[in-house]
Amino acid sequence: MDCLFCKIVSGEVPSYKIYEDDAVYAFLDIYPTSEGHTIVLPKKHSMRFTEMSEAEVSSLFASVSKVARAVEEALDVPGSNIGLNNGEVAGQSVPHVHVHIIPRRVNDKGGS
Ligand code: D5M
Repeated sequence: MDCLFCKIVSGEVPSYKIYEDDAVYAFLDIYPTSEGHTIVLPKKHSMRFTEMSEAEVSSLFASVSKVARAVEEALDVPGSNIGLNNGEVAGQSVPHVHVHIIPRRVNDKGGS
């Protein structure tokens, strides 16, 4: 399958790995919204979040929580934006489900 994020998981496309286990792979976003912007994705390919089973969603978000805690601790930031774009019309540019963890700092310019 010609999927950029599958190629990142397999190592065919290089990435800066943050975390990996049997089910998920996490790496730094190449176009970071803030320092430490991390992407977490399920290794099993699904194009859209809403295609995933309840069990897959639970497993993915358990990992997202773990990675987000580690990122916040490592960077010593007080919070982060955690979210995903579901479908091209919603801004999903890579058709392999992925969750963004965007570290936030006090008085940064990242949003409200
Ligand atoms: O988010 C897709 C994200 O994927 C976007 O923030 C850039 C990032 N991206 C694209 N290609 C790469 C590579 N090769 N390495 C790391 N990060 C990458 P979306 O929610 O689909 O807009």
